[in-house]
Amino acid sequence: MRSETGTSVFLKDYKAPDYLVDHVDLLFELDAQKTRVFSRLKVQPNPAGKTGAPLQFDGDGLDVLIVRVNGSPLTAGEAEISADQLIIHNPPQTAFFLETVTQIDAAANLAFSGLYISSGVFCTQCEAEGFRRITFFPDRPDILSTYRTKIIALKSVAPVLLGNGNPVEQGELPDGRHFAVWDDPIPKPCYLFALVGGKLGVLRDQFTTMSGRKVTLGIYVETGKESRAVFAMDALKRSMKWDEDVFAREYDLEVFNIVAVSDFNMGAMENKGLNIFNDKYILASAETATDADFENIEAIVAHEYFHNWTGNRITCRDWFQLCLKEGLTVYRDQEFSADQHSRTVKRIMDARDLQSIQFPEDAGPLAHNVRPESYREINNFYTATVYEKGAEVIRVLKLLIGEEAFARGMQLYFERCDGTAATVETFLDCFAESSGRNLDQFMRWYTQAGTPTLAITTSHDPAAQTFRVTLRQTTAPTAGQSTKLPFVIPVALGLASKDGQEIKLDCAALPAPEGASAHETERQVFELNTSERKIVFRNLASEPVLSALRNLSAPVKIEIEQSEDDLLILSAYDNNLYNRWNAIQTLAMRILKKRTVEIRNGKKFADAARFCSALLPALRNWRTDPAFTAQVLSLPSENDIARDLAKDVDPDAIYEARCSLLAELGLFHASMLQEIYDEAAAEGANIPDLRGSGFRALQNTALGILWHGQDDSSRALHQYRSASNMTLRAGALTILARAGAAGHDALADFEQLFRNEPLILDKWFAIQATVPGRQTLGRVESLMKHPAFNYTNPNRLRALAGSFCSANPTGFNALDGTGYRFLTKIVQDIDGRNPQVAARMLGALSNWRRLEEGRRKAALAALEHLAQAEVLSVDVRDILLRTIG
Ligand code: B3K
Ligand code: ZN
Repeated sequence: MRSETGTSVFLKDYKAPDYLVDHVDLLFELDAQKTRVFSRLKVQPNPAGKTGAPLQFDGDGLDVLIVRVNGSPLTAGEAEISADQLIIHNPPQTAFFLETVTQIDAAANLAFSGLYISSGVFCTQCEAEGFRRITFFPDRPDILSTYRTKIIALKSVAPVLLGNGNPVEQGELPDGRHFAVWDDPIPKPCYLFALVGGKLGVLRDQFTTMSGRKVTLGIYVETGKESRAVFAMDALKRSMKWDEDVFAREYDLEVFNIVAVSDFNMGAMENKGLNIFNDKYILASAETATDADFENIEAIVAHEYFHNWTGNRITCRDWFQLCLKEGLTVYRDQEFSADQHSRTVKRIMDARDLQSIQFPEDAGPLAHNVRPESYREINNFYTATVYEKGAEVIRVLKLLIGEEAFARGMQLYFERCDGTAATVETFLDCFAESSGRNLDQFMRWYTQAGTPTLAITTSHDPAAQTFRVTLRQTTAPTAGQSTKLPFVIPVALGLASKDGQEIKLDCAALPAPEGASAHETERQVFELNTSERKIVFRNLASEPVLSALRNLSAPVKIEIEQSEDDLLILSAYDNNLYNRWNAIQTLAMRILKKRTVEIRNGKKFADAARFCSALLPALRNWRTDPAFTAQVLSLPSENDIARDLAKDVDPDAIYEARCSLLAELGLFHASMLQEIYDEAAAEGANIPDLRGSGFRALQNTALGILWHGQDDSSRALHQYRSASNMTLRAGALTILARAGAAGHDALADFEQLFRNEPLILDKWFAIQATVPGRQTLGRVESLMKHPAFNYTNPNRLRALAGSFCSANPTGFNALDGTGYRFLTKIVQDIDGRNPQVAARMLGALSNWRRLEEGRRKAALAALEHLAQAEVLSVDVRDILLRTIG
């Protein structure tokens, strides 16, 4: 663990490196406790750096055995060598070789950064700053080098030896050892370095690229689980093809390997030619994985593959530019998934995630720019803001300049920046050039934190037959940014008549803002780049209904006074399906918020019959798009309601309000939901792959609503018993776990069925951890003693403790503060071994300020108690300080 205060790094302090490393030659002698790393670097002074500067390479906890320059050892006066740094005072000023030998204890590495062992498999994770835990190196992304890696290991321990690039040599050695040599000819930053050594099964395939080159594909998994990699392999091949078709990007090596490991801090890692994955995002079969798991696997396989161009061939100059690779790659994987399935449903799901995870981040103490300007610990900036808002900002750009200029800009970027470590500015220059538009104001999306609020008011003038729409934007201050300048916001608008017909837009000669498209009216996208803009629509004898911010055309919060009648019209007829869904959500949210307040104040609330009827069109039409219907029927979550309330949040009242509305819906539509349930069950069973996922999603949603309405578990029990796939099994178990005694047998059955499969038991852990109510904490604590639970494994921890803290609002926010203390204790426990995971878990408390007073005090007390811990990692200390504020 590094020093706990941690100094801040600033974007404005960026300096070109003084020394470059052209080529890296590595030899690993793999051994659990004593892996030797022989490194030979071809170093040369950087003409753009400071001449004669001392050489300072990074290390982190290294056991240093040898350091030599051009074959000669260094004397004490020539260099300073410690576990964490190598300084050479007067290095040669022409190209030279720096050789080091370091020794590392992979078995003791429970931080899962650098070289570590997961279930007996040697593997690495170097992003962001893990390479320095392997050998001395200028550990920064703007040093690009070619790599050659030789790996030696006992064949009995590691029959499979994998590295970056292409395999060039392999052979036997005395004493039961063997070796493999991998050569990566494409210069890359060291964070993309990877190696794997272990006993693994493999699923192989092949892909022929657009220029006819054959690429050997391999997915390495725990032996015996090869068949569970079939879907991931298919997703990989579809991703490779899609990147060729849509972005003309071809793969560049002879092999592409993926390795699935069971101990992994996040989802996956895009190491060049050797992606390493959390096995949760590779292994899947209908019996073991839900449709949502399959969708995640597809998206993450695509995401990591797409990094080959956006991230690897074009990398980041420094870590402040993280969104350059992450936001753009999320945008690319979202588009891929939208092309594979329903674009509307994908947009709804992405918007839900953005609003439920990123908006709160932007509204809380951890708010930061899409491109931050300083950090104490870079690993704390792999956030929803950098990733998801980063992707939204790309969508904004595309809407502003149009699809064609966007596509040309992307090609320009690929051509111009290939082989470089780029910045957001160099990226945007390509689009300024392709569109002829000045993007200075657009840049504010990267340099100002916070979610803008878009307030819309309308007025109809029957005499003049005009409809005036006024758009206003404001952005609340965020930590360190007290004033905000206006953003350029593309606002997609549509109009409908009161009988639901789409109206062609007709504007009086529109004074479009400077730089905006001359075709705003035809495109139905209007730019707001000042604090206020008025748009007047003509020829409207009667008042139309406004459909605003279609498809969530910008990452903003919308405030619009719209009557219930208008929302009902939109919910039934809006031409834009996203907004149809959004109208229902808005109606539901209004009721849920009102009820929450009424419940808190001990008042009676009115029934929601009108809202229930509003769902009729969607229910009648469910066959057109069952996945969409499932989204329509999914009420805003408890966390969504808390976010919308923004202050005085009482999770118990929210929970009660939400249950009451679900129960009403269940009773109101009982027979229709039952019919849909039965038919969807019959259809879904016939289509096992993702094409049938809409039926299953709808079946599970209907099951939940019916259960709330009737409080009868027999349907769920039957579904559990007859389920032939995990989607329906887990859907039923989620209900049964909440149903008290009725669920015991099913829970025991699931445990028994999957007792040897910890990855699948994670669902069982998560389902139990998210049972609402304060009694759940005790259950979670006893499950932590379950033989399948393992404190050091991030997946187990997230499934049990993580789910409880972030997806069980009533349990976690128990009035007496036990949930908060549970979290801070766990954070402190884990921090000693895995600071990254500890810091991320602590994020569950970041919105403590919006809680009602009692809970707010309890949360603060828990945070302050943690702050008093004698030893905390930089990671946790950083989140803690910002959270307390
Ligand atoms: N680039 C990695 C994330 C690395 C996180 C380091 N703490 C995975 C991804 O975004 O594709
Ligand atoms: Zn990524």
